[in-house]
Amino acid sequence: MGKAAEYELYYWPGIQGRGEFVRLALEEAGASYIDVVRESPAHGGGTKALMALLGDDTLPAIPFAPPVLKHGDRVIAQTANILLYLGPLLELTPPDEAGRFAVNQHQLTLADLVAEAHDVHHPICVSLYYEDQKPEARRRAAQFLSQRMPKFLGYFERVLSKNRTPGGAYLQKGMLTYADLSLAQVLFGLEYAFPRAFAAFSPKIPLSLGLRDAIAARPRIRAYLDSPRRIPFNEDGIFRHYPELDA
Ligand SMILES: N[C@@H](CCC(=O)N[C@@H](CS)C(=O)NCC(=O)O)C(=O)O
Repeated sequence: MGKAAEYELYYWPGIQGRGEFVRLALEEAGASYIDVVRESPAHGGGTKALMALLGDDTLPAIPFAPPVLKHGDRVIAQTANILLYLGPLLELTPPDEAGRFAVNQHQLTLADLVAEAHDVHHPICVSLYYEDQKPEARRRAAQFLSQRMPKFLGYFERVLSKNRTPGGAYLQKGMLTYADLSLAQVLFGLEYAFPRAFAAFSPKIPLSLGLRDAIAARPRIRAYLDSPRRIPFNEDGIFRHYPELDA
């Protein structure tokens, strides 16, 4: 494992998942980090490294689930909490407290949306297979796509509309923050999972799509998206494409 990496991210290998929100912030900032679990076990990586961290009762705040960030002596879990910590260090959040809470608010709302998008394919329980909850998933998908996705995405569009400046529309007026990166990721994910429904809704969210495309064109993000570090979307992740759910 590269000793020089400043940040260590612990997340499941093979999926973007919630780890992706942290990766995008680190990538945009050009931070030196290592995706520990994707390293070989011989170099201290593999799932064993994650299990050891989750099982470490000596930590001041034992993490329940990944993603987990290690930075020096700090071990921080919960995606929004990790980003709240990283924001000032990566200069992806405003310097003032009110601004930081505003960005965290948006991140937490995105987390709510992510959880609902996940629950479309797991409406009964996370511990059951999708195949064991398909009828319920169909009902959940119909509601999610007709009610919840429009409500969440309409809300973010409204926030962007209020914060429009000649320099662009961001969730926090006048600056790109980690919440914008996360919104872009959620939009990528929803489009992957529900291409038909997303295409039908797209005309209602021009500012959000403009932000997403501008983020995808940022040099570091573009390089990341084109690199092998970016794991393709797949049906083990949060955003899954099951055509039968994409009404
Ligand atoms: N609210 C937490 C959720 C963490 C979470 O659910 N992690 C998933 C992977 S994305 C997991 O490993 N969950 C294990 C479990 O819930 O048993 C966060 O945002 O970090």
